[in-house]
Amino acid sequence: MKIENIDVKLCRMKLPKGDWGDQINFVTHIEIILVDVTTDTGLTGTGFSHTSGVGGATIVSMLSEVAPILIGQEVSPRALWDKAWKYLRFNGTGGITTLALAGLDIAYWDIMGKTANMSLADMLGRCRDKTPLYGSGINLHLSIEEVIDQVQGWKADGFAAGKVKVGKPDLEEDVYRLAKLREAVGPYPLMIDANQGWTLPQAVQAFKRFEQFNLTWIEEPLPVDDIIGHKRLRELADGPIGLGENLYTVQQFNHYFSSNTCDFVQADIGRVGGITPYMDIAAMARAWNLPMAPHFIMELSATVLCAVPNIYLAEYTDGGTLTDLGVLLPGTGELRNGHYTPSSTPGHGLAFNREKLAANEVAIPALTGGL
Ligand code: SMN
Ligand code: MG
Repeated sequence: MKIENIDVKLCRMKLPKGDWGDQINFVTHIEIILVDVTTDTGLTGTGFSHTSGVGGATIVSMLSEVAPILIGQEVSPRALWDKAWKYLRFNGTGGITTLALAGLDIAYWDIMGKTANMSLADMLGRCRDKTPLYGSGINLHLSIEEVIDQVQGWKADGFAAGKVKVGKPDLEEDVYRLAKLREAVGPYPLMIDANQGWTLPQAVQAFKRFEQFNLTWIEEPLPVDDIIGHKRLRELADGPIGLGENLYTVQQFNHYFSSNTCDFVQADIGRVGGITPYMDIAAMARAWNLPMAPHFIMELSATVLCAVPNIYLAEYTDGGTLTDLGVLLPGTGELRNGHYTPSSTPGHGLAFNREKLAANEVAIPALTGGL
């Protein structure tokens, strides 16, 4: 079964419940790069990649450069991932390259499942039927009353934990907000996310001030390429660290695991290059006895977690699931009582909302004639 055609579209999906704010960014749209791979047996597998609003056109461009070496090749996720990665790697071993590879890899796995008449979780080696979730809000710009309402909503809906943003200019404002939140929700498991925004001394101070709140993890305290900084932080303050949404390669995860600076592994299936490398990272994390808590793209993340033994929770990003964004048709899988049960349809089972995606497709800007 050989690849006959690769079709790529860029779609900009507006966040339906309002914009997102964290310490670093303000997000209004999620870009979805939709990849349809057609085989000479008449099957189509659909993959996708994502950005938080910037970079989609570059990913499409990279896909257009790698497609010619893939057309005519036998569909085999691992062989094709390596072939394409070797071809692209001088442009950076991760980042735009792996974001582009994810769209293809997810499509290959969809084809493999459809060919074998098996669901993705069964193909990968199922160990559960549904995945527990935590509620997550990109909510630093909201008042603490609004944040409390959001977290109480997740708690009432059966989500196992809740995550909120920190990183106000004055640390004492974060302390005030977390104290109010902790008081409102009681012993409900809470995580916080600093989105790489602190300096080392700020992170040390924040970890010390937040010890009283018994947080499950403190996410991305420092810029993620600063592993030495994370080691220093470990020496200077106590507190569990979650990170991985901005790591792109198996080797980067290996460096974090072997330096004992990551307690919850938040690899993003899109950013690491798809399902194939994600399963490698999960297996490596298992060797270090670390739980996977994937970033974003809930429906796919929760589907893949059905085949990962070492998990904590998948992320229900409030107002930003693929279903919320209109990328998937409502009813793709079942979200109930804080758990996601994937569809048992052969392949990944994600039903794309073609109409909505087409309505939000954008043209790639032409570069001729200057910027
Ligand atoms: C996040 C950032 C950007 C897009 C989605 C989610 C956030 C998280 O850092 O951890 O959920
Ligand atoms: Mg985060």
